[in-house]
Amino acid sequence: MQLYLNATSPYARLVRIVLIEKGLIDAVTLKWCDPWADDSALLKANPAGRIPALVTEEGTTLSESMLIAIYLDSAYPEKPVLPPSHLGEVLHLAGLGQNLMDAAFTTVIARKHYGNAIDESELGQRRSRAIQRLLEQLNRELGEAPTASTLSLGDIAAAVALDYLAFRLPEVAWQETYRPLASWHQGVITRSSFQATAFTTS
Ligand SMILES: N[C@@H](CCC(=O)N[C@@H](CS)C(=O)NCC(=O)O)C(=O)O
Repeated sequence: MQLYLNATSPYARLVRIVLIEKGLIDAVTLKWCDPWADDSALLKANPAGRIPALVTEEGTTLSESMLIAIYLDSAYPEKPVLPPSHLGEVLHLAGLGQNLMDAAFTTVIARKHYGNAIDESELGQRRSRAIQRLLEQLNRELGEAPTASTLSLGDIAAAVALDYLAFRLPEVAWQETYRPLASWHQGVITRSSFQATAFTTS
C-alpha cells in the first residue's frame, strides 16, 4: 500500500495511527508530499489534491480519512478499531473528533489565506462556537482513557483533533478549561502510535 501524507495534517495522522495500531505500517510506503503544491502523484491518487490518499494492494485509490479507516478495518480485521459490539458509540465519538478537526483546520486555513481578522467573520465565529461546544461535549462524555485493547477509531479521531488544536490554535488553551478532557487526552497520546506521529512543522 501507499499513503500520501504530510507531517501536519490531522486527517493523514489519523490514518497513520490506525495503520500503526493495526500492525500494518510496515505494509505501507509513506509518500510525503505537499498537498498545496499540486503534487502530480497525489493528484493521480486523489483528483481533489487532498491528503490522506491511500493506494491499496489491489491498486485502488481511496480518499477521505474516515473511509480509509473503514476500509482498513474491514480488509484487515485484526485489532479492530471499529468493534461491531459498540459501533454506534465509536462512530459517535469519531464524528465529534472529525467535526473538531474540521472546525480547527478550517480556522487555520482561513487565517492563512485571509489573515486572523477572518475569525471575526460570521463563519469564523460559527467555527469558534462549534469548537467550544465540541470541547464541552467531549469533556462531558470522555472518562477513562482507552487501553491498548479498547482503543477505537473514535478515540483516535478525538485525540488527534485535540492534539491538532494544541498544535495550531494554542490560544484556545482547552487543557486549562477542560481538565478531565486533558487527562483523557494525556492517557491516549502517550501511546507509541501517537508519539511516532507527533505533529511537526519541519
Ligand atoms: N475530509 C477530508 C479532509 C482532508 C483535507 O482537508 N486534507 C488537507 C490537509 S490537512 C488537504 O490536503 N488540503 C489541501 C487542499 O484542500 O487543497 C479527510 O477526512 O480526509
